[in-house]
Amino acid sequence: MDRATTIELPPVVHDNDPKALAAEILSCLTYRVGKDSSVATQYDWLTAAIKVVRDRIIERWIASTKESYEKKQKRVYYLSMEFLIGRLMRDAFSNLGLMENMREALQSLGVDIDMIAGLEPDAALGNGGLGRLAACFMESMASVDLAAHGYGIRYVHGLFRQEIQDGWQVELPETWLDHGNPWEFERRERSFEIGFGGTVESITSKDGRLERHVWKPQEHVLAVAYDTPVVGWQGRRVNTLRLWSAMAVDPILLAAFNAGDHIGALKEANQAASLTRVLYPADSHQAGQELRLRQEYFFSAASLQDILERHLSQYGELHSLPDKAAIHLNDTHPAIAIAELMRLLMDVHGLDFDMSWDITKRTFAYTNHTLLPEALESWPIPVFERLLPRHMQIIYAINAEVLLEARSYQRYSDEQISRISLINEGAERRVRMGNLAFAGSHSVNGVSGLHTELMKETVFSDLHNLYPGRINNKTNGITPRRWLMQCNPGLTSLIREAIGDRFLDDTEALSELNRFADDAAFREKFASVKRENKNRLSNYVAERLSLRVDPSAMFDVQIKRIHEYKRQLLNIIEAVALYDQIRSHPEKDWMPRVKFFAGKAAPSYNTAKLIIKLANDVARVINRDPAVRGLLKIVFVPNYSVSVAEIMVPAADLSEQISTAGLEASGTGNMKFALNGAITIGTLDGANVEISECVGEDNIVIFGLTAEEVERNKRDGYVPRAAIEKSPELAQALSAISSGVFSPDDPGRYRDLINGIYERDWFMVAADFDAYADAQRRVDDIWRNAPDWYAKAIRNTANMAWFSSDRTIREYARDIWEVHTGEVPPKSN
Ligand code: 26W
Repeated sequence: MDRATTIELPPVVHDNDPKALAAEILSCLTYRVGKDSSVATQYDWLTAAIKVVRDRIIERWIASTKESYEKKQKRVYYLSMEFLIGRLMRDAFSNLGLMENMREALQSLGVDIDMIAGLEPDAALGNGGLGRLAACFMESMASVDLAAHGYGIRYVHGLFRQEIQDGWQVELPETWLDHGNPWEFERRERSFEIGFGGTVESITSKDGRLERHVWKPQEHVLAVAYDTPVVGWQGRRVNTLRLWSAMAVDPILLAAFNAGDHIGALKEANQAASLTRVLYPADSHQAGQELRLRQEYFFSAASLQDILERHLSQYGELHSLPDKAAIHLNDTHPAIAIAELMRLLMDVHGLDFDMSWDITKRTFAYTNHTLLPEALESWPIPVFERLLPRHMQIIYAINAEVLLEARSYQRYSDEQISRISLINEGAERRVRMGNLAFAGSHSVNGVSGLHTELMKETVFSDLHNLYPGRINNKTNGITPRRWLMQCNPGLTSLIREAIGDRFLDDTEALSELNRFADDAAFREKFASVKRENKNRLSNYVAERLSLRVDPSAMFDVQIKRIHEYKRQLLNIIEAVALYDQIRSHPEKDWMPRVKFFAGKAAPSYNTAKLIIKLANDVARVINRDPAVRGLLKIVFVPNYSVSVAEIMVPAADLSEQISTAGLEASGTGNMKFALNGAITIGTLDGANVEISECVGEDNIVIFGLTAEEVERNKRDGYVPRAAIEKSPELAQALSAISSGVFSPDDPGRYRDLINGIYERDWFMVAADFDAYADAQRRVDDIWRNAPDWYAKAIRNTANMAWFSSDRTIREYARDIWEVHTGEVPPKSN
């Protein structure tokens, strides 16, 4: 099928001169925002500034789309429940090289670009690592010139806003759309009906043969597309992030309304809209509610209809789908797409099971992001069957196929077969989404070397045995545009001064910085950039928390979701032990530190919320004790978000990456810190292992049990009480916390939390405590020698290029998607 030919626009030449930009902003304010400059609010200026730059993006967007179509390029479809994008304005201005001119243009209109940039809502359509990775990948796919579409959900309320009241986390709704969203395009015409519930009819031919199944859903909801352009570095390519919003098929039941039932008339509309109203705030814990499964199916099904329609309109048939489309599953959240594609191929397009299964497997790939058993998704069969009856049948058919294949090898015990099965036959029968994703994909990848090996040995060992070669590693990455160039302009210009501009295009060039590690003058400059960033964070903390911190102290930072396995508790206990040591030995040469924490706890995760309270309780006592004034401070920064990370990461001297080994799949915060010249204190977990290899063992502080040792400990019956008894410092700190030293208002507040360490210590806090405390004193020793510290810090920045998400994406493109990416661009001027 051919497209209609484009009616060419008369060539629009955009003048990017500040004067011309200012005129355009003013005209936009008038004609598109509908405001006069005398009454325009800062939000109006923000909208106008964004729309002026958006115009420049649209042309490239259309050109990119057209090019992919004309060259019949294979497209990547990245399906993710979460996209933690953060603010977009700086990203777009800087990728298009318009930052300075826009600054000037706005200034001439009396508008401060930094002020309006701070007003842009931080789109928090994600929980943590997985969502932020999806956002970095979107930016990198555009930057390496790869034709890609992101597909997700347009949540009205992203991740909750966190307030700290009396030390406790309080969750408030987040309303990022309050002032509209100038980036998005609503595509009402791009809408699809999504069914739920109902029955399945079998259609037989005259001779009684089963011809096909027809699913007759009981309810329908409309999925409406909202598109956001994603600009790559230097505006090379613009891809689309398409987020689906739910709407009722019948916005109002007029008959009911006319009969006087005004509320009933809107029931369907309200119910439909509630589907995409909120993001589930639990990471690493399966929500288990029906609404979550509905969300998963809703966006997977809408995306698949969209993908198939695009493919059919260009190629007219579906056998070529795997050659022209790579569909990627960001964790199992969209794994239902596998059953949906099978349904569409068989029930709608009339292909047989074998052909459909072959196409499906060649089209899909799946990334696993966690091995925590409580995070592995599975759905009770009764819920699944009621909501998606046809998909249930298809999953049984896929399972039969997989189990038949497994049995044919005659090497598997019944137990192994039951672990391979897509159905968990426990007390409550459930569909295992991980096994479905594994079986229906040609590639299954982990997100760091260690995590990938553990996948092979643990959750997926039987499936790995059945399909060897399917599991592969793709170590995560971060986009250097946001996580160096935008968040750390001071360091960026220092690096440009030292080694030129090539690293902006080709991150690998950062390694040229190595030779400056021993250059005393450069080290001083590096230190003064860090100092500036620390001043910025200090001001932020002073303004929001009325807390003074000394920017010459070491900034020790742990920011991430609050979770027991990430061991914020280990860090807090060590702070208590250090506090005790400083008080008992005031004569010693203590290195001044400020310990920063930030992070949200899942609203239903009581232990994590208690850990936040503990951090605040300990902070209150330590911060007001004159005995440690100037030596130790604790700060909990509320409402952690991408924007807060952009302030905290460049200001960190020490990066805390201290998860129990074997439990953090990769981590990406670890990469952001090291790239910005922080030294890591960390366990051999996730990507810390590879960071250590890249920056060198001398430039990172590693401590604690290895994943293997943790396993062995657990197997051999680890006794935490014995470990505590061997460590007087730990015993003392635990007893202080447990007895209420930090919670005089409620002395028993932490008794159970601390008892948990004595009795179970699932996360090996006691086992690693001494090693951690020793490592912290080694950190102090390095800090004591400033030139040595900054030499190490510089070597971190210099050797982190490999962790660019451009590298990660090129590996996905080559090994998994088999799509073409652009070459490393030539040196820019
Ligand atoms: C079903 C509930 C749920 C929701 C989200 C379970 C699990 C998740 C995610 C998989 C949690 C997550 O964000 N995992 C993180 O993914 C990052 C990107 O690969 C890794 O760097 C982190 O180590 C991993 O914890």
